[in-house]
Amino acid sequence: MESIPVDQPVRAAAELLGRARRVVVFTGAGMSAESGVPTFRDALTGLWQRYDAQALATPEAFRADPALVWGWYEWRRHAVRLARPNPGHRAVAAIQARVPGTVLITQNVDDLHERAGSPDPLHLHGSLFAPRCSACAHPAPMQDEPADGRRVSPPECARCAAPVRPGVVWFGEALPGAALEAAVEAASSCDLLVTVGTSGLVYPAAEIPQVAARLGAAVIQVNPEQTPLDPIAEVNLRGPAATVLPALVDAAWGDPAG
Ligand code: BJW
Ligand code: ZN
Repeated sequence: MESIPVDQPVRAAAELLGRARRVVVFTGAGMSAESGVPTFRDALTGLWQRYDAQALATPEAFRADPALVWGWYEWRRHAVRLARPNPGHRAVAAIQARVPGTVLITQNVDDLHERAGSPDPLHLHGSLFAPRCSACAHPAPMQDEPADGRRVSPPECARCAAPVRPGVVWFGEALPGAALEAAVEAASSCDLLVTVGTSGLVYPAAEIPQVAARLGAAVIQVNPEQTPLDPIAEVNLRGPAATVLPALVDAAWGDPAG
């Protein structure tokens, strides 16, 4: 097999990882970019190209045009079903296998971590796979998503007939309390936090690496671009997750898959 070149920052990060006892991995949309799932900052396409994701991901947008917003989420769920975990997802699962007790916190609403073998990630922003009633929160069954992007009227709740909504966290909404509490607790007690593919712009999730750093943990950042998290990162690995994370695992333990 071709060997992965190990540069200086990867070596430094691998040393931190190799001796860490309590690890948190914190992921954002860049983690799934190489699986073909667009990040939140990528321009929208098709029916939604003249919209801004930040404006669509709100309770106000859903109330104003439920079919436009529900159709967008159905179409995204279809795309995620077709997507496959990338080597970065598998490297995260490998870290969890190597360092028992590692807590995986994700902002992503896809299920690619689970499919790569990571048990029970903390989903801070919900899931594309957990629709619920917009009025009484009763869980709703998933329907077959349309393969083509189009408007789709949301189904009615079986209990109260209100429109079903995606089980994600929109702007202005509270994060799931138990997941957020567990994430803050893990960040507060870890000795290493690896942040991957997040712009660090969306709060309160963006606090998680900051909490860890404030309480003395080392932070490794994996992102091809600069972010507001750069200053708190002891090591910035400027590259794509699907390449950098396997190289990191390889440098720490001598095997990209763990
Ligand atoms: C790669 C890569 C590769 C590319 N490898 N990397 C001012 C200050 C502070 C807060 C606020 C404020 N004004 C408003 C707020 C609050 C607001 C907020 O933070 N807004 C900011 C925009 C300023 N937050 C909220 O509203 C939150 N709720 C809240 O505050 O509630 C208060 C409350 C309390 C009690 C009761 C009621 C209310 C909720 C936030 C919910 C966010 N939800 C979304 C949508 C989910 C559903 C969906 O997907 O449609 O979550 S928004 C979107 O952003 C999504 C993401 O999880 C989240 C974070 O994005 P992420 O993951 O960082 O992705 P990107 O796309 O931003 O960045 C990708 C990164 O990857 C980039 O850096 C690339 O370089 C990198 N990358 N390729 C590695 N191959
Ligand atoms: Zn209902």
